[in-house]
Amino acid sequence: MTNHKTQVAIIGSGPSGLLLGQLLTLSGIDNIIIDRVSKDYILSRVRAGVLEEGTVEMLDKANIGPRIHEEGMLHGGFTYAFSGRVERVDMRSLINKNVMVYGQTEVTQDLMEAREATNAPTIYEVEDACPVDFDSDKPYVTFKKDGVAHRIDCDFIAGCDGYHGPSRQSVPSSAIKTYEKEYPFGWLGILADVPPVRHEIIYANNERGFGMCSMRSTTRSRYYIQCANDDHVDNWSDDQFWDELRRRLPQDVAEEMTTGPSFEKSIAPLRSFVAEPMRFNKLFLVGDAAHIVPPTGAKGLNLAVSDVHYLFEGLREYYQEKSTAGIDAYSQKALSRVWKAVRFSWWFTTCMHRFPTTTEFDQKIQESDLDYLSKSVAAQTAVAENYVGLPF
Ligand code: FAS
Ligand code: PHB
Repeated sequence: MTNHKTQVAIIGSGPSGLLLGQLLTLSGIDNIIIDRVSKDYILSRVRAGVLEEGTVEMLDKANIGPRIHEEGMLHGGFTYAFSGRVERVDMRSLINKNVMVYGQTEVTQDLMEAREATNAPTIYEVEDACPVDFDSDKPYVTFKKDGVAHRIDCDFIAGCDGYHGPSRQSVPSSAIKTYEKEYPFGWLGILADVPPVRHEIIYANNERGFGMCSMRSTTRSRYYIQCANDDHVDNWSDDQFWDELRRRLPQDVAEEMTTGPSFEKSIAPLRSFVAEPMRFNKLFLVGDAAHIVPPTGAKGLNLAVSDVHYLFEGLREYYQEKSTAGIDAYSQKALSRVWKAVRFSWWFTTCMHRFPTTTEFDQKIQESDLDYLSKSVAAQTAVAENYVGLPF
């Protein structure tokens, strides 16, 4: 057995684990990050694209470097299409706030490089990671690496290991309550090195199903179409994808779209999921380990960041001010913001997608919802507040 000792053991080297580790390290709080896969595998996963202002502020605080401000694209609004109409929510004029389009892959790469610069320990490709005795005053994490058993003795464990990770699954079922909603469809997404059709994101409600136009840069586009839950990327050639996407978009947008070969194609299931509470004595659940939202509202990554904000501040207070107030309040503070984002993501998903059960009445309700949004400054302001992210 190889023994390690640290103050905070972090399971997971995704955005939440890396950001928490970076903030702890910058505050002189020792931490070790472990992950079951390699760095390259983590960087190969294509996920989020939109960062809230609060997320960008947290990344600045983590000193991840200037790239985000050099390559990130500030968006003052987004477009939504329905019933042959194209409308826009102008966040900048309504609430003087923006979002930044900068891919999760880039965020993760910046965080990995920042961590390497601090020489804080990260162990990749571990096996059988498990939080142990987190109900005691002497918690620890066990794992294997290259066949050798390891143990990390620590003060706290941060379960930043995503929806399928061991942290939430290590909590006795009697101590945790989960809430879940599965959506009867997924998103088929592609990445292609073609210029985005518009400079802002377009969400399209269409009787054939949802379609979406996003981007990663001025030369790299990210497009999505709603697909069946049991669909498979092999069912979609690039031409079939482009044809279907164009049929779901307003005609002028479809006609202006530049298509080309995709270099990434994947299907993400859509679900809403929340685990309560998010703290179990010395174990804290963070990010996707505690909650999942459908990507429609671009909240998943941003919620992971606000969780990290609450947990980091609590741990900093514990070590620097000998106060447990912050860690004691973590779960309640995080869940309050999580549920508001879960609601917004559910609302936006419900009014933009075609459900198998959608009737003509349901379609009229969706169109009425979006028509009201287009005509009400109050409704636009509410959507803008939620889209740019509610205060931490
Ligand atoms: P992550 O899942 O990113 O990271 C968890 C880490 O824990 C992983 O590196 C994993 O390898 C590791 N881990 C798991 N089990 C382990 C074990 N047993 N031992 C050690 N390590 C272990 N959000 C958006 O805002 N917009 C989007 O468009 C969007 N698209 C998405 C598409 C997909 C397919 C998925 C899965 C998610 C998407 N999300 C999107 C949400 C996503 O961005 C998450 O919110 C974000 O990755 C959360 O970050 P983490 O909490 O760090 O979890
Ligand atoms: C993306 O660019 O991947 C993206 C953008 C906005 C969303 C979801 C995904 O709501």
